[in-house]
Amino acid sequence: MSALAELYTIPREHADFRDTIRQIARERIAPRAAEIDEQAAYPHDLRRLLSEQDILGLPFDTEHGGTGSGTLMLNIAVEEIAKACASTALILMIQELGTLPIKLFGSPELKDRFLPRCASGEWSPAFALSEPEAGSDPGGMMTRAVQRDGEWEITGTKNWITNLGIADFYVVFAVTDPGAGHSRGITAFVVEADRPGFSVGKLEHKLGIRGSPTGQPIFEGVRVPADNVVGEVGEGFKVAMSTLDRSRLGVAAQALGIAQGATDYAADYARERRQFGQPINSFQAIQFKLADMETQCAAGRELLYQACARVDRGDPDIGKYSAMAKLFCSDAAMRVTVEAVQVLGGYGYVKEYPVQRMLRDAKITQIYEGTNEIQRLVIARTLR
Ligand code: COS
Repeated sequence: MSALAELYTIPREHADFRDTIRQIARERIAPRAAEIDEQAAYPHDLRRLLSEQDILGLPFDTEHGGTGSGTLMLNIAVEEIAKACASTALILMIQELGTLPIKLFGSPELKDRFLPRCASGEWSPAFALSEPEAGSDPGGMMTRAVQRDGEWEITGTKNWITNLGIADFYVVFAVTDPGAGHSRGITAFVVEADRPGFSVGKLEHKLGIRGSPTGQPIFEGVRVPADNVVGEVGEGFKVAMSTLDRSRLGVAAQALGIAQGATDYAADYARERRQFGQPINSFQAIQFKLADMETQCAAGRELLYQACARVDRGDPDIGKYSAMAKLFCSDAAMRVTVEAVQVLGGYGYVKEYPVQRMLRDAKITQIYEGTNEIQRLVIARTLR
């Protein structure tokens, strides 16, 4: 086996599962994508479908009821779903993001309480780090948690939280030691959505990923037992950063899926569309666009799969590679979707065709789970 092949190998059973997911995405998810976007409606039916097909089990180990098939397989699935519908891909991504803190740092009791019910699809999580005044700089968060009668009482408002109102529980980051300094003295908690004092605040109207609700969860003196602390008290910032080091691969996979979906659509269109008496893909102006789009997808895939293989091998420098994969794939997704609209011309600009949705969905991948400016900062720090 060549050195490159050893970096990531897709076993036969994973390739088969990918083909199954590809077929499900094409036949069941793609036909719903325009309606989900238009109505900004969370696709409960597609969530059920992902759960029935064991796809929501992909982020979890077998001991917690998951498939145990690793990070590469998970992100291949995200990519396949995002080709058809980025909002639906986010359902799988958030199933990982919201549970990684528990998987990586949770007590055995927390793992047993939450992971199997997420692996089966019964429960959905949310990851509540950002705040109105703390986006790129979560170390400056205002949410506080204080100890009362052996419990923790959490007060604060989070912002830009995916799965708002859908999630059964939120992993919430709060300052527990205000004197510890910036990015320190923070603790992670699991907060179940039915706890008194929790409420669903403002929901956003967004440019893209409109089938996924995003907004402000509000915590007003919400009490949780000490058992709901994830990891060590005061170590929550590391819980958040280690989670993002892994979950950013999901954003890269979503971006890659959007880019490949747009490339495939534009290539099919260019084969059929005729101008000046011939298919437009006979013109070099269009051929070169399609060639560049396909190349950017292929390059992004190599970086993403290699980064996933590093996580699966347990390499130490995954933060750098996940940041590079997220940066490259999301920038590629923007470039590619803008070109896809151009290939379709006037048809690219109207709602009847999907490439305008892909362009709108692509934009968030340069922003969430750390803006691309933050990714560059994370990468640059490794070069000093
Ligand atoms: N893994 C584990 N620990 C990490 C870490 C990582 N990737 N990155 C930082 N830490 C640790 C540091 O080692 C340091 O630990 P000590 O207290 O033991 O010294 C602590 O966390 C604070 O680190 P640092 O001083 O680097 O914190 P900063 O506030 O400077 O963090 C960045 C800077 C940019 C890395 C951080 O704020 C960041 O990632 N921002 C983007 C947040 C984001 O992605 N938001 C999206 C919302 S979530 S969907």
